[in-house]
Amino acid sequence: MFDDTIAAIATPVGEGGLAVIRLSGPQTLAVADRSFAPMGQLPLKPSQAATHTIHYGKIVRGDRVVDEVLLAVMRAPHTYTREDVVEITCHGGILPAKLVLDTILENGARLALPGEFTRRAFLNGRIDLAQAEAVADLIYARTELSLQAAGEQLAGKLSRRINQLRDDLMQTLAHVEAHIDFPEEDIAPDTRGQLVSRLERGVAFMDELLRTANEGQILRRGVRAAIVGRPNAGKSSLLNQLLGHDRAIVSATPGTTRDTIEETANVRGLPVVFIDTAGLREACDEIEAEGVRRSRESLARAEFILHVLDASEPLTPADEKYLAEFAGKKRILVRNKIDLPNKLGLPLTPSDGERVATGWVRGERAGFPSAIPIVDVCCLTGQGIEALKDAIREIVWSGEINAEMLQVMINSRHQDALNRARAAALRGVEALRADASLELVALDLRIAASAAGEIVGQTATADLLDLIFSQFCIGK
Ligand SMILES: Nc1nc2c(ncn2[C@@H]2O[C@H](COP(=O)(O)OP(=O)(O)OP(=O)(O)O)[C@@H](O)[C@H]2O)c(=O)[nH]1
Ligand SMILES: [Mg+2]
Repeated sequence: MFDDTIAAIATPVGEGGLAVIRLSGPQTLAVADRSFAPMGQLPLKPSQAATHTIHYGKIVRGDRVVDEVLLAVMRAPHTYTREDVVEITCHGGILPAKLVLDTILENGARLALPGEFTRRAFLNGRIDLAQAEAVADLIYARTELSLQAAGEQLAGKLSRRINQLRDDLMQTLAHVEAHIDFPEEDIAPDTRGQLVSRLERGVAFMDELLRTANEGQILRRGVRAAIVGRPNAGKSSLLNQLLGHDRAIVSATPGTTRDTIEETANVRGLPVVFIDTAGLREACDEIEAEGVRRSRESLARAEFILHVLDASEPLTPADEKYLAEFAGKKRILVRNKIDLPNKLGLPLTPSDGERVATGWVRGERAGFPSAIPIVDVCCLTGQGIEALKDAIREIVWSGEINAEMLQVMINSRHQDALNRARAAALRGVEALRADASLELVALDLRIAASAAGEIVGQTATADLLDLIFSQFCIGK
């Protein structure tokens, strides 16, 4: 338990209806007593109040009233941090919240670091590390699917699986160590066999978890999609259609978009960051040249591209060049302006005219190694946009999204720890098979168990905790 009391504004900075200032720590109630003048029919000081009750009063600083507030008293241990917690709801706006916080700080609390409330919840044993990370995922979630996955992790679904894995490794280790301690009881070959199959089950279990890493990344961070193509192809119009509002300037003048524009949209539950770019061509001036350079940079950083072609114009050598140039990239060809007579004569004729139920076609053509999804759209009317969203979901997310997989989606830290645990467990298997010394096997098992333990924070270092909690906002 900590001996200092922390405080912070828990709501976003800016104007709003209400703001909340949160306190946690052993002096919480004493600090609140010094800052709060109770009013109403049954005025109670915070230290006299029963747990989980709300009180009306004023925050006072000397003889000045700072704000009229509601103050919630929550006594340890049934609180977010397991310490005494007070939450003061004051008027929204930067100044009222800041003045209330200043009063609290003057009366004996210290300003909390980013994530410090959650860090205390972890260090006081209320949640484990994977659950603490889920709190951040919850805050930053941009789609309902992301939110659902974070909720499952916060509820401990991933932690349970990791603990099960770690327990199993520890039990195997205990077996191995028992044989080290009593060398006269020579280890029977079938015992080695049993240990091997037990470890192999563990590895298979880790493989299953590792397979969720990709989807986990997508739901947490989203994927980046660059919208590229010739000037005037309709890239900005496409961005606006995908976002559902007019974000980018659209005009008949080629070279309208000069800077890159980024916006996140929810595509079938997946957070996708779309980047509208300057049309690719030999630039006419310095600004445009810089725009084209940025387009290329976005293109390189994107997980996939939407290559927009103007169906009302014949395919130009430049189009051909870009088509070939982006061949190494995951992409969807978007044939825009299908409301106009088709002059594109796109050589990418769909193979056998295969038209999938979702309404998009896969085209194949000599020189293009893999099938490229082609979607026909009209960005004036929005025709084809739903089919494009299906194609995007398909290119980003292979397979179904089911409730069960949302329960465990590891992040890159978990992935790294699991990879180390897996490698150590495999070394253990090899050592057992090779009749190597049991000390060696035990060493590997200890490494594996410790790496698995890092995920839930049983074996986390202070540096790791700093890294994780520094990503939180202040007040959480
Ligand atoms: N008929 C028709 N016109 C379209 C369609 N989509 C876009 N346009 C028009 O095409 C012109 C160019 O559209 P933009 O979205 O600005 O094209 P862009 O690719 O962003 O162009 P730059 O930013 O200059 O590279 C505008 O006049 C749009 O109204 C479409 O589906 N059908
Ligand atoms: Mg544009």
